[in-house]
Formats: sequence, structure tokens, C-alpha cells
Amino acid sequence: MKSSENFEELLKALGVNVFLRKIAVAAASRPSVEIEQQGETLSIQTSTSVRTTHVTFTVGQTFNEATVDGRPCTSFPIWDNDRKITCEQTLLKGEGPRTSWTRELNDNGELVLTMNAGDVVCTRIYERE
Ligand code: R13
Repeated sequence: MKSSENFEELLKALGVNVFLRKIAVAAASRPSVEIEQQGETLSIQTSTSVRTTHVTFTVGQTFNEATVDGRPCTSFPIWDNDRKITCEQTLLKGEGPRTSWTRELNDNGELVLTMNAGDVVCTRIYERE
């Protein structure tokens, strides 16, 4: 990961308390991401010292995942253009700000991830190892 903006603000918007926020922010500063793509199907594993998530989805089909604060949700990924996926999330239960993420390959071959909660946008840029 090359840069990260607003990750703590994102967790705050989701109602995560300061204690857990600090742990999450520290861990999320040294992530490792592995992505595999076969056609329309992507598999994304995101690892940190305290939390690892693994999702597999097909663009255009709903799948189950969790929001970044760990709440189960249904997600619907679509191609915005041939380099960008936008994914809207719907909580399985309870209330919360609207959440979504986008992942885009930019002209420098970097992966730009945004995670959104209400008005807050967290932007994280990854480069290939
Ligand atoms: C811990 C428990 C408390 C909650 C939380 C949320 C997020 C994270 C850790 C925790 C982490 C997220 C990392 C995300 C990354 C995203 C990406 C609030 C549930 C375990 C402290 C570490 C790396 O860049 O794709």
C-alpha cells in the first residue's frame, strides 16, 4: 500500500469506538492484498496482523461479505468501466450509513480502493509487489 486517506474517519463514521479504531488503523497501515481474476470472477484476500478477509465474487451477481467494521452485508458489484468495479452494500440487519467500495486500476497500474460510509470517502492506493 502506497497511501491511505481517511481510514480512521471511515471507521468513526461507522461508529467504531476510539480504542478499536486505533488498533484497526495501526494494523491496516501494513496490509497485504492478493487478487486473482478469472474473467468476471475475482477473489480478493486482504491480510493484516489482526484481521484477514477473503471474498470471491462475480461482477453482476450479489454476494455476502462484511462491511469494514465487520457487519454482515449483501454486496452488488458492477463494472463502472472496464477498469473499475463499484460495489454497493446492504446491511443484513440494523441501521447504519450507506456503504460501498470501488476498486479501479489507474493509468500507473496501481489499484485505487475507495471505501465509502455516508459522506466519508477513504482512499487507499496499492502498487504491485
Ligand atoms: C479489529 C476489530 C474492530 C473492528 C476492525 C475493523 C477493521 C480492522 C480491524 C478491526 C482492519 C481492517 C483493515 C482493512 C483493510 C482494507 C483494505 C472495528 C471490527 C480487528 C481491530 C484491520 C486493510 O485496504 O482493503
